[in-house]
Amino acid sequence: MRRKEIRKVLIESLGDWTSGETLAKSLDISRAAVWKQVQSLRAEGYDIEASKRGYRLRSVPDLLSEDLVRSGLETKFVGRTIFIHSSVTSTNAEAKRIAPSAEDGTVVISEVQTAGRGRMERPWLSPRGGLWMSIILKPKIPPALAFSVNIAASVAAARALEGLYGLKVRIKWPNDLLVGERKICGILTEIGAEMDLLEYAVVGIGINANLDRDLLPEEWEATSISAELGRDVFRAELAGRVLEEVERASEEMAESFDRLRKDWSLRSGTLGRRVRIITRSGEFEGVAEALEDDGSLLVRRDDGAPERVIAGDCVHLRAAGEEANGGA
Ligand code: BT5
Repeated sequence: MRRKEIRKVLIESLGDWTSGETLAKSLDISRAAVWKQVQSLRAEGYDIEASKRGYRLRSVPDLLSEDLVRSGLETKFVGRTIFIHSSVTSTNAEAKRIAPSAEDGTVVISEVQTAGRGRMERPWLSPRGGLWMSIILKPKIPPALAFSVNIAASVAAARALEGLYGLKVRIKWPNDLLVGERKICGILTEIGAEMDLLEYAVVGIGINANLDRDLLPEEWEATSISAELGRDVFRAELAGRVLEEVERASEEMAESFDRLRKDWSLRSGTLGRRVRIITRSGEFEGVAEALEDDGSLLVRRDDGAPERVIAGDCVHLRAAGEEANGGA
């Protein structure tokens, strides 16, 4: 308990000096006890400098503890309950298991997923170093509007990556996040519904955070935050920011889907491009023109006919027939 409190105070004053006396007073323990706790935090990997001025936290280990994710989290409901696992099959599977009785905004995170899933049962590689997270949302909307949760999640994740690291992220329809032409984040939203009411949506967000590019097969055209920045990032901070952005986007979704749609469109790497669309019923090429009110992609076929695609895969083409991102 004491160590948790000290850790909280130290993290909250990250980068600033805090005197041993201040810490001792605020925690109601002796200065010797503060020293002992600092030593044990150091043993956990916290880089804490000590001098006559007191203590200063230089860096925290890249741990995904509940405390670290929660520290400084400014949300009303997203992340009120957070479960962190060291290994699960899939955070979406775990979130769906608990969703019926979980409160709105509950979060499941795992260091590793042994059977991470993409859309259409495709595998999602999830080694240590990534951020594999699922958020249970319970908006009071009809199941037909569940696509808007997807749009909200992709805008939220893009805002987080841009806001924290200045990465120029483009959204590839329906909800892949690309840096350049490389995929850095994938989103899988699954729902549970009754006839006319969404019971829950499980928004699974997979971000390649601190992953070596070598881990990701070249044909996937994938990248990671650490590969883009040339340094590792604190995944707990990233998780917190994504949660804040998801809450903000879900509030916007409730107020005006149109605003969210506009933001999605501004960040889109798909609109205005030649694309190949692959659906269960076949494939065709054309130019992506707009994201419609129902979340579908309006594609102008080469013969001029408009086609609205509600579900499927989209391949960005550079010129006729040439693939710029296999993307699926
Ligand atoms: C997605 O599917 O992009 C959705 C991925 C969602 C993953 C999150 S992690 C937390 C939560 N728990 C889960 O089990 N899932 C969610 P899709 O568009 O179908 O892309 C899948 C394809 O991306 C695969 O077929 C590979 O080609 C490629 N791929 C697999 N792992 C990848 C990775 N780590 N980074 C980039 N591409 C990957």
